[in-house]
Amino acid sequence: MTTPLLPPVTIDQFRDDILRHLTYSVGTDPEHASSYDWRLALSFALRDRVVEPWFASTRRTWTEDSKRVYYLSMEFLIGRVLEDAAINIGLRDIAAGALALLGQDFTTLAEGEPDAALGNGGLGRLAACYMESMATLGCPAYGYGIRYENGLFRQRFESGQQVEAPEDWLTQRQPWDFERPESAYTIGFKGHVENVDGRVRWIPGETVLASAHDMPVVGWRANWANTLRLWAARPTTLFDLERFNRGDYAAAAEPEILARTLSRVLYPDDTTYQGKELRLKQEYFLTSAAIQDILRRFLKTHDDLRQLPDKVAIQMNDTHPALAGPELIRLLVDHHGIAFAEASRIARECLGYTNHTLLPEALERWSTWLMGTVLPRHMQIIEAIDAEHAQDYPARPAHTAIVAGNEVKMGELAFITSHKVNGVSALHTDLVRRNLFADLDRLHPGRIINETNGVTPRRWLKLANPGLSGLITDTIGEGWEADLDRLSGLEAHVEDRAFRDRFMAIKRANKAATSDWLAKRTGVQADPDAIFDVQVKRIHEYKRQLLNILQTIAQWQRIRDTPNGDHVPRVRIFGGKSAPGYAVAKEIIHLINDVAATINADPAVKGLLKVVFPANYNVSMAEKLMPAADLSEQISTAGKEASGTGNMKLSLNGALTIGTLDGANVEIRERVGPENFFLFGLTADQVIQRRKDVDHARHAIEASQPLRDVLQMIAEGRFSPDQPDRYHGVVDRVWNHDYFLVASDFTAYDDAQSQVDGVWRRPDDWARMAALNTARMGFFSSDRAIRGYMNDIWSVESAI
Ligand code: 4GP
Repeated sequence: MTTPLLPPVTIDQFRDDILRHLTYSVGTDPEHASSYDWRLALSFALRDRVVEPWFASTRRTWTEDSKRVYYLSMEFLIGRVLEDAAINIGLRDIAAGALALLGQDFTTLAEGEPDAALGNGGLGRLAACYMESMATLGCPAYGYGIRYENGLFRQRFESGQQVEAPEDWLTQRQPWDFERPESAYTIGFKGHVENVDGRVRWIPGETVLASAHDMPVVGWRANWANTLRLWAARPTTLFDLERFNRGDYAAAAEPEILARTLSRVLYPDDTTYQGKELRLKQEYFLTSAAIQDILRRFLKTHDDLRQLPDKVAIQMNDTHPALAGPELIRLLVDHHGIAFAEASRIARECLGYTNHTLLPEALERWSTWLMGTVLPRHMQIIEAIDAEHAQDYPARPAHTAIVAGNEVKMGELAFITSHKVNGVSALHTDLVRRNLFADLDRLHPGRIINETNGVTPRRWLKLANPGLSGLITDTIGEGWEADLDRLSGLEAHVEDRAFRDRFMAIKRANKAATSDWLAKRTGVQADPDAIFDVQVKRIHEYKRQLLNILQTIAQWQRIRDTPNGDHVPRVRIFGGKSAPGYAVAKEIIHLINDVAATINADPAVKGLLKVVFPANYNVSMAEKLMPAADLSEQISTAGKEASGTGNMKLSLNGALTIGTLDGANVEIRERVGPENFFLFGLTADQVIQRRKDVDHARHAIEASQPLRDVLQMIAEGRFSPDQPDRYHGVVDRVWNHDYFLVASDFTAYDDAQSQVDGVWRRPDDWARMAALNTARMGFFSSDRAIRGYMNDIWSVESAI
């Protein structure tokens, strides 16, 4: 590692920096400054110190002509930026000291920053962790995404039901955003294709401009910084002056409206035709802008496009940017006169594709009609790629074709146009190989590889859990932040009582703080001495929040039946959003809230059980909940969760996992040791077997009195007295359409929960197990994951 690029700064100097920015960048004075003004001034002062390493990194990459990584993703779930940047450049405490001199509190200001919620869930958050790790590792990289005006919706509950409101981060000034109007590309849609003298020309019928906004991403200790480039859509013609002068104001603004719609929202509802078309346009908008930018940058210093793969690695984060292959081929063939076969080879050598889900409904397919209408030239190229593949592999089974029936299969397109395809956990990759792409794997042995996910320890430990971070540094010294394997050094201290006591005292303090926060947010008092049992993630049937709430009801019933029993106090904490159009997931949210209201109001429970569901789970809320969790719920139906990353954050922060053999749970359990993990449930193979018995749910329910009772209570309206039949659908699905095997896994889950109680009654054992979880999670750093991508997929070297 090189020495840090940043000159040191004193508290007084930094105070002056903040004051200078308050005056000259924000335009106000200390007497009149609001918290918002102070936060902006603080951000600008920090930003100055990010800009230097950022420029230095960019210059180095140019001078050394390094190969660059381009990470294309429709989602970057960044969260707040200020504190993360402050920590990485080593100025958090100095900034806090400087603010204190000015009568301001760092944490209060930092918490005023809105979350940049440009993503839905795991895949988007992974992209954000990976950007930070690439910067930490000195991997020259650009992230390319869309600057959505409205990110993921804001969730609130009305009578227990999810209500969505638009998120509006851009109504505030964005101190980390550098607008680059000079970097803009024309993006075409529709129109027709012409053949002129043997050369193809696409004449688009509509165009918009993709205009760049850059955000620096600084790595640990500011040794390196990369760029996250987000594209905003702008009209190619400002507005129609002639129409405006005629007084037709609405029509005059049409080009502007058309453009704005493109970068307006993350994931528009795609159940309507219009929604689908907009989504496809967004995907192409991102991809085309990125590929044009990549080629422009390459051609600044090179003239032989055949060498592109030596300088360019493009990673497609799921299939959303899978038009990268056709777009790159189109530009090489139509604009640069390269032969199709050569262009196809160049594209494949540049491209890699990460698969994040096996759920059939998430595997993108577009009707050939829609693709042909919106992107007529790309439709031809996709057919040419498919024909080339069929020719190269004459024995290929029909279903490996990209175009089949009336559909373009984006998974097959991404696979065939990439030189490497990766899954995100060992189990997931195995299933990708055996099921999703079994035949393509036979045709292209070695193309599918595994890169188990990881999370950045800077945000998920250093920032989120200062208490535990302090203990770690006191125990094993500094440096673990960028070398997480060193956490194993904690193992030697696990038998030391004083260490364990401190470990658990920190957890207790985190829980107390979170309990206050929960009380403010939800009105529910959570006892910090109870088990904090946390399930936070998107609400989805396969993630089985339903299993959790059913078992919660069973536990409630037990407390009521045996009021003098030896019950372990628990707080069941839920967090997560449902897709707006996903009725079943919304019903589960409603049920959890109804159950929470009933249990929390029941005096017979005497505080032994609480259910809390704070609305609007996001990155910032995760930073509060992860360090306060004792138990991590990772209970998906085996074979459905590709990896999970919340499971890593929780275990890293010393929570024990109750989980199935799914996704990265498998590897977490191997690493932390099976004796420090509460395993239950059917395996992926058993799930498939079990479904063959059409009466699987009935058999499971008949074998379990507690489950029968729980379903009966729900069916009778115990949790919805105002509408007793509200959950008949839920109950009916468990009995008759239990695809995710909630009933079949109920008893095993219930038993595992009793084991959790059993260990909790032995606090010393719990403390050992929790500390060992932290000590053994080093593998799950996103630095390790990114090193894997750099070696196995991108062939790029660290610049530092
Ligand atoms: C998610 C997967 O569901 C999750 O298991 C995984 O950890 C994460 O990607 C990152 O790899 N998938 C998505 C998605 O977020 O939109 O498909």
